[in-house]
Amino acid sequence: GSSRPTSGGEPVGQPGGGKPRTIGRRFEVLDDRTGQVVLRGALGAPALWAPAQIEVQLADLSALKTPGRYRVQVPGVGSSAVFRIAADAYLPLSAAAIRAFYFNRASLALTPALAGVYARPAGHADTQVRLHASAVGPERREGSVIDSPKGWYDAGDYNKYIVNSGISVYTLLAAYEHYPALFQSLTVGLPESGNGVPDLLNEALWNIDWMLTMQDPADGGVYHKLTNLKFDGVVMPDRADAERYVVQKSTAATLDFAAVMATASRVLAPFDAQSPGRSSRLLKAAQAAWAWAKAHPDAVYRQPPDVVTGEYGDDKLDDEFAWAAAELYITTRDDRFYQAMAPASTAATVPAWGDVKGLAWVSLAQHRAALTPAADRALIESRLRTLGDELVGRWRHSAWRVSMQAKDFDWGSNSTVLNQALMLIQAARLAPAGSPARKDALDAAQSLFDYVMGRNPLGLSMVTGFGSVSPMHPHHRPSQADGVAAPIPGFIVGGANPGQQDKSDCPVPYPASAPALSYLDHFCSYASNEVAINWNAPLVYVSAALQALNAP
Ligand code: G3I
Ligand code: 9MR
Repeated sequence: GSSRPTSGGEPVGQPGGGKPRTIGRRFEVLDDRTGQVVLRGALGAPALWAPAQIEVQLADLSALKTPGRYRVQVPGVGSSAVFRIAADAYLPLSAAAIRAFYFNRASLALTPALAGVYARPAGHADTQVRLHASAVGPERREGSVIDSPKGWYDAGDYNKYIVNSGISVYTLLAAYEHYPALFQSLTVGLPESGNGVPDLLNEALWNIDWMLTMQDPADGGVYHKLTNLKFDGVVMPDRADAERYVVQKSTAATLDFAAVMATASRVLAPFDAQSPGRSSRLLKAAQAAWAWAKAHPDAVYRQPPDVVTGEYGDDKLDDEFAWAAAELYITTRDDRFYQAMAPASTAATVPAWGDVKGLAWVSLAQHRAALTPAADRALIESRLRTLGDELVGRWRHSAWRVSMQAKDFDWGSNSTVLNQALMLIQAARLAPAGSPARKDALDAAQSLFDYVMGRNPLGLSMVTGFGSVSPMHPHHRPSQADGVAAPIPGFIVGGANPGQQDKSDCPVPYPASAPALSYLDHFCSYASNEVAINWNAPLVYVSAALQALNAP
């Protein structure tokens, strides 16, 4: 694969009862070009990895540092796919992962020059979007229309959801904020490339522009989603012509919007020349959203009976309040927002669309040297260290050397893998250079990244178009309907999910039921093989961070 394994684990056993069997004793690494053995070592003792119910022995490849192409071989057992070691091994992946967002843009034709065989007409102008009955406001009535173009399709469907946009856009903005030099020189091929704004930010702006249209100018509240009433058939975007609606303002959407706009206001400030006044407009939008959320603290999204598309429902809103408050605090330096975050009672957890409090700590840590005296710097560091230590502990004691446990395999498990890595990277960045704590956190993050890039019991890269074997039939309507055999590259699929919520829609059974093996590379499998913006965003972050932090 395109991954650079620092510790290799080859599945060499079969699940079975009793004592784990020893399958092999030694491994060797061969230079793929010359066939010469460049590294030999002993395999670790066999151990059972519960999430896959599979026996595993580890091969430690960390001594292998010379650029080249290699294979691992266990004599008498077998040989791995070829993998590459290079100082810039992850850059093509980071670029493709950003381009995946471009391929999911609404309201834009993808040109042959930029999209190649995946060129397509524009879908969803979204210039005449109806107000659903659930969305009426002081000045807007049911059935009236708003202009709400641009944005990304959420996933394999063609709807646009604010909650999921929140964590996705933030993760891209954070990647830029943490590694500006890397992204300033990463041009990926977008319509805007060369306009003086780094491509990662150009891409983020496509969705920020849409998000802004989802705020009701009359009161600052933000609609939860822009959607059809039902999911589309398997057609290209320009053939998906069902009526579009904005649905109910919600507290979660409004707070996620506030967090993103406060973040965007500061991250985009250096690029105001391209769009004069943008940074302050973004901050005003964030403040208006915050005010609405304070006045409507429990407007939980309730799916209307005639709407059956993605719900992104969440009735625990403390984390959204904390995150929005933290971003507003960092951008405005107004201490009241720090207090509003309730730092003493806000933990750091692995981020997900429905649990965003970890993002507050990520941003506070990034800015810790420049915060007002109100902020408790020791607390900020200890929150991220505590989570990092926990994930490092799980990694160290895992037979597969990943901090994923059986219960972590849920819908979108690959994003849990990547968001665990993202939080480990935060812990690593806080640790002193050269310290064991930093090395452990980075090694654990690397190991999780290797997992999605192919060092997993499915033996499959989880990113379309990358690695020697990768998903061919993602639940992604354009990839399925475009008549091109290969799926659009650069998308990470949801991954193993024992919930199998799509079982009744699938003509073929899942091959296995163990949490880490419950995956089906079939279009039918929206519960294990869909793509989504909130799963691709940490792929961008983690691939770039490992590239930047391991730079020689
Ligand atoms: O929160 C509970 C947790 O308390 C419990 O322990 C766990 C046990 O399974 O379940 C958790 O709920 C899960 C929930 O996501 C929150 O993570 C549900 O099982 C799970 O079914 C649910 O899946 C969501 C799925 O939509 C169905 O609603 C995914 O997170 C979410 O990524 C996915 O998003 C869809 C959009 O609705 C539509 N567009 C495509 C997109 C990707 O598939
Ligand atoms: O395509 C839909 C996908 O984007 C969603 O994540 C998923 C769960 O909400 O639903 C998919 O749509 C399916 C629907 O729920 C049930 N009938 C089959 C649809 C897939 O073609």
